[in-house]
Amino acid sequence: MEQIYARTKAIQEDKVSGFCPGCMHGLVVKLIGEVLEEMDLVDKAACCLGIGCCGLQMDYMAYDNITSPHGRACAVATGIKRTNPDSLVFTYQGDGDFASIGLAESLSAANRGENISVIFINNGIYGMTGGQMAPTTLIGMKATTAPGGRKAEEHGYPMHMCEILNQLTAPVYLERTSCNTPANVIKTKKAIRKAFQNQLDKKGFSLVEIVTSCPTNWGLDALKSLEFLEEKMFPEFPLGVFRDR
Ligand SMILES: Cc1ncc(C[n+]2csc(CCOP(=O)(O)OP(=O)(O)O)c2C)c(N)n1
Repeated sequence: MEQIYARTKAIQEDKVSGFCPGCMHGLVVKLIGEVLEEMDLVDKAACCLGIGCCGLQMDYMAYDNITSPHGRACAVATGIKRTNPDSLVFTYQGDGDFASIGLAESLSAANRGENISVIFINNGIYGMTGGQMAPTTLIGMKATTAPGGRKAEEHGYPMHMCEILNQLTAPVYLERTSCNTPANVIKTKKAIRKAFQNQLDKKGFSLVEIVTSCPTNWGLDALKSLEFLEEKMFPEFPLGVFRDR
């Protein structure tokens, strides 16, 4: 088909995002947009969105996207990448999506070494549906489905996806970052760029886990949420590179 125009802008700047104050989804989406623009990949990008607040970006992104059935973004991305190998295919998923309902699809795609990039937003809670417990909810952290706080004996322990995926042979790049400080925002942008570059280099499965805040469902204001990240989330989910091959 004749190409009518080539898109170079990743974000529709005249649109307003629907994210809550202090939510880091908007910041991460901006970073993805900047990386796509800088790598001249806007027109090649195909984003497989999870279900949840992560999907709110579809109102203002300008690159192609598809809303995957809940949890199945890695399976959808597998199909798109295998049939369109020249596209830059990435998923954008929350912890409920990637690590709970989609756990089988996520692990299987990683285990197959699919040549896709996963952007995994770990805010420790189901955001869109009002704060239910996620696999990444901390022990003692309150959720609408654990009003007394998560208890290990009843709900199990928080799941560490980078560490779990690091047990598999196939993944090439696993990094956990955050966006709580300017330095960490820059690190996150570099990690996203690396995950995309790995795909262009046909290396295989890359994942960037970004530990973020959800002030609305954590019941904290934006500043207190940053403190919660430092004091509670990072000790449980240490930032760093788990694998880089
Ligand atoms: C099959 C199915 N089950 C449940 C839901 C309800 N649902 C919508 S969003 C969501 C939680 C998403 O949480 P998360 O992946 O952590 O993303 P966040 O909203 O925090 O960004 C759930 C359970 C659904 N839409 N479809």
